[in-house]
Amino acid sequence: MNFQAKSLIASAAVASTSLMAANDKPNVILIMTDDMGIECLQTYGGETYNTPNLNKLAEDGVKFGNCYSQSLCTPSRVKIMTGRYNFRNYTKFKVLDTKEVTFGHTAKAAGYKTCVVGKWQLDGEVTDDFAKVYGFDEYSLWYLNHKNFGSRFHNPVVVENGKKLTDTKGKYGPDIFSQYAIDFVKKNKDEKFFLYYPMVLPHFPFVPTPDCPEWKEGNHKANNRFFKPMVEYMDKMVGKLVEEVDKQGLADNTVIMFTSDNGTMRGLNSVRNGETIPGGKGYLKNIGNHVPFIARWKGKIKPGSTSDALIDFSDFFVSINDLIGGKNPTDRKIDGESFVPILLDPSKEVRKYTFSHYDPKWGTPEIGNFVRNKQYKFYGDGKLYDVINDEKEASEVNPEAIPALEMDLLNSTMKQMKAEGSNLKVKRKEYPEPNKSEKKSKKKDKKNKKSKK
Ligand SMILES: [Ca+2]
Repeated sequence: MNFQAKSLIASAAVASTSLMAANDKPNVILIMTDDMGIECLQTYGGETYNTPNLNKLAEDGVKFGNCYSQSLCTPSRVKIMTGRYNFRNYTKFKVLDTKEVTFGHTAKAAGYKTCVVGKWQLDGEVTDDFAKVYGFDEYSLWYLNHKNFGSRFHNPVVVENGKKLTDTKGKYGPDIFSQYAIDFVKKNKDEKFFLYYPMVLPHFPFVPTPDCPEWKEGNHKANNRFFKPMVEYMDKMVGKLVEEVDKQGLADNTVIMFTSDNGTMRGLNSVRNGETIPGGKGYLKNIGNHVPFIARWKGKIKPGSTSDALIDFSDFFVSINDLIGGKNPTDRKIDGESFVPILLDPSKEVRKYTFSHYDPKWGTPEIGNFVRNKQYKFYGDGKLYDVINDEKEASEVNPEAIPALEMDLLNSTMKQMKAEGSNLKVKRKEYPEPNKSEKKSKKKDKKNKKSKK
């Protein structure tokens, strides 16, 4: 047998062990909102905003109830794109280390067309070599680098493939990114593609969307009340893209994933299952990092299914590689585990804990490292909380009071992470009160309504 035949057989053997046969490999779209906790979506019990398109996405796919991001933008973005815990590769706020391998690189190497649209804010000074450095063939981005920093909403500053757009006057950033994403899908419908769509919505400043009467009046002044139309515009943009995927006949071979980079902005109140949830961006508590995760893959994922399996933000990198036949780098430690088995059978679980090393080197209320399972959260300073029964982390739990096997795993994982480099002084704050000014204004609204009656 000659060498070529041998290597053909060898590669066939390798291929057959991977989950997807080459011709089954799907397109992947990963949508990630900016600053939106799980309490904002109706499908997760949210009562404040109308999100019909995400309701539909969940009805057509699987909804995860235990997905945890980092508690701030850059820490989450670095983790989701590289599959690694922050202590290994987070250098500073607004920066993605150019030595890192992203899911753009691995998708490109697997023969995929790659594109990123929306928010960058990861220091893209190397514009000429964007594809080489970050892994994406094409892009349409806000905040590509510090020279191109400005509005992301009205009259936005957008750079597309090295060129700053000059015709954005009167336009709305999210519309530009949405259209670019749609055009990318259309253009590549006969190819394999990976689209990463980190949205600019619904991050502050909270300003009118084109659906608000104020936009038409030319009034773009910020006010917290515009968070609601911004969440709803985000939902509309998701719906538009999903509709295009279906229109192009790609529903069966495109995995659409939706998540968020961190919790809702502090100072905003949202109601979930009858309870007022204060925005917790920057907190280590659930309000900072408990995010939605919905995945749709027609014909493969059972519609309307749910999973309470633990999902760590590092898992996206590995899972996307699993779906597309991408290779995880072997010259560095990768922390993610593939959740693809859960997509195909939502009764499965792949990990026993998630881990967060959170030190954004930026002003945030809390800093620290913790390992958690579904019920218990164990911090680097030895404090333990029951986050199912005490989501506010008000009272410590005695480690001896919980099952020894669970405590052993939390302990040994923390020990291991510390040995590998996760060393931080935990900085903790009280759970924030819902914003009183919003409560007051709600009371005022009620009074006004009553007096109108
Ligand atoms: Ca964010």
